[in-house]
Amino acid sequence: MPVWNEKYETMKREELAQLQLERLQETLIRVYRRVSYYHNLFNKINFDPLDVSTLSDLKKIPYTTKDTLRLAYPYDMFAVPLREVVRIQSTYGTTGQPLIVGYTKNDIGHWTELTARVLSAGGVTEDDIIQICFPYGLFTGGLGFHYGAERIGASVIPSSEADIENQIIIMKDYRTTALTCTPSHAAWLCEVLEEKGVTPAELSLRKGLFGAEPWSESLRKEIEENLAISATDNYGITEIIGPGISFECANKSGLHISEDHFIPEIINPDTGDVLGWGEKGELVITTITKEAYPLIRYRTGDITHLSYEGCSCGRTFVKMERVFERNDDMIILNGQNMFPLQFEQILTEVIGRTPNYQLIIDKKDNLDKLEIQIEVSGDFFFDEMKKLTKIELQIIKGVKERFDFIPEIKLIEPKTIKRYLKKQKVIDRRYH
Ligand code: DLL
Repeated sequence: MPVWNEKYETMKREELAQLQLERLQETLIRVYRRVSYYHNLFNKINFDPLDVSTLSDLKKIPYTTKDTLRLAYPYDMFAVPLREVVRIQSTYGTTGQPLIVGYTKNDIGHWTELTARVLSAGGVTEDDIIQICFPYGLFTGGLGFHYGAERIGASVIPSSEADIENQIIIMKDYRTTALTCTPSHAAWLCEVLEEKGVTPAELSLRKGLFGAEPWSESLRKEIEENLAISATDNYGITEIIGPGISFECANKSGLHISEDHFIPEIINPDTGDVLGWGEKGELVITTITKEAYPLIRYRTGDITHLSYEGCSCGRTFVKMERVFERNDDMIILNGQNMFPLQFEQILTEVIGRTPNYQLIIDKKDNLDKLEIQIEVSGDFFFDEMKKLTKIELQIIKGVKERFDFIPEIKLIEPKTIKRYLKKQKVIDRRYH
């Protein structure tokens, strides 16, 4: 597979480290001058960005968390005035408080370069017809890949959220060769294709680039077999840029992080200590080219480890292991990010108090399924069936309105569920 940008993607480590240092210095000066949160923070810890002379000076700065970004809603973390911002994206709108991210013209240029790298590593060339089935909108998947695919010169079909039947018609008739979407969407496509009796031989698909949520190796195999494609993983986060942070090459042995734009670190999520090479922990990212929304030592919540072993594809960028786990309680169901607290709010509204509950997540027919188990007092069970059914329906309605999917509800006897800590409200059986 071709390397999109040989100059940067195959740069020698010493040169890359020098480039990172220069870009880091610029970024730190920028945030000190332009973002009051960082200005106050640096003053508080007596950190002068002009004194930064090595990459390890970065370690002197405390981490930035999602909570910091939430408090800065809507624009307080922006490092440029709004007149320099040419695009605004945000987290998908399922969490109570979305995070708003801005891009300058240069940021969009970099983002385009980064998604072009992802696509290129997944085998997309100017000869491809690529169908983008990520939503185009506030979510970064659609527009992020759109620009990258156009930069490569592929023929882009922005089919976005068209219904699945139409996606298949388009795929068949327009002779789509490459597909990008969430792995859950790809799995759903497989199912509908099978129902309709459409075989991969009737399609022109050759490659699939999937990301935005964890997916197992076994699901990768199934998708590859059912669609007769090669499937690669790619990783991104809205706050950092969207898709384009890291990506698999044809070797599928970890995701290369575009280190000329991002400095990764791995930390112990409990103590905050920086871990050594190869150790598993929470990924922390510092952006070093972003103008509108630079982030310093941002805690991603994602658990992984880094490998500097090199890769036969020629890229010198560090590789991160695929992400299957998070450190916080965020869950991703069929591509939507959500938090247990959001379910708790719905349950409390319906039941009139906060019940003891548990979210059980599993895969059924390759789609994420959620069962909400709720303890209700003994009296409830003496009530008529009608009342219980009403409660179940109200909860389903609440979840449907908020997240647009239907959970299964199981009302159970008190003291059935162990008193878990908040973090363990979720039992995720998808990847084990
Ligand atoms: O999911 C951006 C994106 C769009 C990535 C399209 C790839 C393709 P958010 O909605 O902010 O952004 O979700 C970010 O999703 O912290 C991870 O927990 C998870 N995630 C993203 N990609 C992967 C992946 C987009 N390949 C959060 N594997 C991240 C596992 C992933 N988890």
